[in-house]
Amino acid sequence: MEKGIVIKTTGSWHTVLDEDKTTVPCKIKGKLRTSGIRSTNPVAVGDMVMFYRLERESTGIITEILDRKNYIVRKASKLSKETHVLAANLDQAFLMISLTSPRTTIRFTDRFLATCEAYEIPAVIVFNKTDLYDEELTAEMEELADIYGKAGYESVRTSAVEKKGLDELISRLKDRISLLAGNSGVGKSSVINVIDPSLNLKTRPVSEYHKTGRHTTTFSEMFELATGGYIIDTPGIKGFGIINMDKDEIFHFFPDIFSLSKDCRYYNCLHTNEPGCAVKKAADEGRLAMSRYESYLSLYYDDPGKYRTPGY
Ligand SMILES: Nc1nc2c(ncn2[C@@H]2O[C@H](COP(=O)(O)OP(=O)(O)OP(=O)(O)O)[C@@H](O)[C@H]2O)c(=O)[nH]1
Ligand SMILES: [Mg+2]
Ligand SMILES: [Zn+2]
Repeated sequence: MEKGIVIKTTGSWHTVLDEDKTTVPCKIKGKLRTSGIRSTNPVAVGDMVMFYRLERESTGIITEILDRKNYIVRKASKLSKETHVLAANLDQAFLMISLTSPRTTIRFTDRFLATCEAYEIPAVIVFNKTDLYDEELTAEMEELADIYGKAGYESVRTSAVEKKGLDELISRLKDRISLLAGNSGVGKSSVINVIDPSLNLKTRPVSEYHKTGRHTTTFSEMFELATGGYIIDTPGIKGFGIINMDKDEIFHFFPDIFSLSKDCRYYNCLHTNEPGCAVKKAADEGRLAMSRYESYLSLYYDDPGKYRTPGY
């Protein structure tokens, strides 16, 4: 039996990297036990597995998934209650966003960040396509960086086209396993290509998206970067549904709201419209970004359309 790490999964085939860094296409034998969660995929990118090789074949069989340090999930589909494990054993997640072509919504950003909190994965925001930002969008980026900075999230600014901001990203990626997530078309694969051109990942102009309506990257895949570290390129996520979150607990996953909540009059305040709510007061007075508060409410009421800050 050998130990390896899953770097790609497509249908019933899972690519495992062995200890000599050779890839072995593997199948699963029987039913595997995975730390108590019901998911549509039994094995995820980042899983550490035990496997054996089939004689005279270059393929193998996975027999066991080792305990996951952590994992991150999304809903298997929009209406489904089932979960799909995006990746396991992550040191950190980068959420790549863009303020134009395409524009990432604040709701999407806040939902993703709350999910990372729920699964205890440190998250960093990457503003990409900064070459396309005019004065107004640049000011908006600064404002958002400030809002998220106050909530405890660091941010990086990059441009794959102008090759800017990449040194900072490269140093954050070293010696770690990182997930790179974000809407389709924000430039995830493009940025990875600039960091390590030998990977030569497929990318596609956003203007061509309407032709097929499909993502360019279709499977999550982990790559070792020539500059150090492992990165998991993911297909652009559409609805980032939050799962397994207790309604009463949602505010715990907004660090800025959570810290304000200590001053609410009632210990069981849910910050909707309770008297003496310090969170609502802070939002009304501009000490908490209204967009953050509304993202919280939209998750609480599970209605993304109801609370909408103009422009987002
Ligand atoms: N102007 C500009 N264009 C960029 C930048 N980064 C990526 N692009 C372009 O954006 C388009 C989409 O880039 P991809 O790298 O395919 O996007 P992706 O996030 O990997 O998309 P999916 O794989 O579908 O999730 C391509 O035409 C890229 O050339 C950037 O920093 N500036
Ligand atoms: Mg891609
Ligand atoms: Zn409150």
